[in-house]
Amino acid sequence: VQIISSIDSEATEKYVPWFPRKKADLDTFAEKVLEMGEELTSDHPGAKDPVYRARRAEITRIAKTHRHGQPIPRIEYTKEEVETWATVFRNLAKLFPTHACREHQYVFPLLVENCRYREDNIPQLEDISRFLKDCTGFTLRPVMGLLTSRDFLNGLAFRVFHSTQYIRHHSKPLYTPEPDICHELLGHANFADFSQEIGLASLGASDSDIEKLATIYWFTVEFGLCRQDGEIRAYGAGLLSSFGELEYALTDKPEKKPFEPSKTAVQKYIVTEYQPLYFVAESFKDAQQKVRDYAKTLTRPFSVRYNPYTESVEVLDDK
Ligand code: NLE
Ligand code: FE2
Repeated sequence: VQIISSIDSEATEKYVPWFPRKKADLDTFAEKVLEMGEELTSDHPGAKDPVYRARRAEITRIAKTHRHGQPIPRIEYTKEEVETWATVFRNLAKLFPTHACREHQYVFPLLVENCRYREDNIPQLEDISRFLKDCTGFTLRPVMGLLTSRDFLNGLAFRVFHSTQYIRHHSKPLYTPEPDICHELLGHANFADFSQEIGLASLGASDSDIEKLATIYWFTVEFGLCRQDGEIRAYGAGLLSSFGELEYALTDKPEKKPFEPSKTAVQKYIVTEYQPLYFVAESFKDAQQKVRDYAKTLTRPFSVRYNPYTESVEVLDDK
């Protein structure tokens, strides 16, 4: 925590957590990762596989040294890695027509066409980053593993999506508790504007507001369900990348509640198993609008505005 001098005014001096002001400031996150970065926790399927660990370390080294403005190095994936991808890709492709929301189904063929999404090819982050930049202004940045919620959400304010580059362990294709390349590329296919709005709301936010925003993000961007033509469909990336959980989520086994941001924001959740509870929005659009409205209710002693020309955040002192 540090004082941001430009928003000190003579009347009040507010303590605000440090936050990035320009896209290049995200470089400071590169070496800060939570568990499962270079070191895998013991219950991870890959933890006891030395070959897998060594390969992960090789791939995450790229993220550690990558800096703003550099192209993302391409990875030559091994035959085994491509086979894992193929299993995930094939099984998800079967489920998408009946389980994925129409927004996801719209984007997916575009990625197949423009970014070499194929069963026998793991797409490269650099290609997707360039494609996204052209159509949505989003770019990808390689990351070693899980970032803190604050850092990850702060990245979204700059339309930067932190993305892992390694793949899940081949023994567990149907579900992995942590993000991997399948999750990033097959799940997070639609990078909607509303994730930048969550990001902007997270800049300099209090720890408790960060926790609320991260929880909203979890139950929408990651595990959201929505109504569509009288059915329930998945729009959350954590579902759209796990053929195990995607199928389970639409059965009557898990509990489902209507999506209401103020309630959803304080719901506890687990990260290592299929979710026991999902929140269902009236539609994908409705989820976005509700998240936007919710982000506006969080207050800070200043406001922020994103300048897309300079890719930086302007801070306006409200006092
Ligand atoms: N459980 C998801 C999957 O297997 O693809 C990853 C979730 C990451 C938040
Ligand atoms: Fe994710």
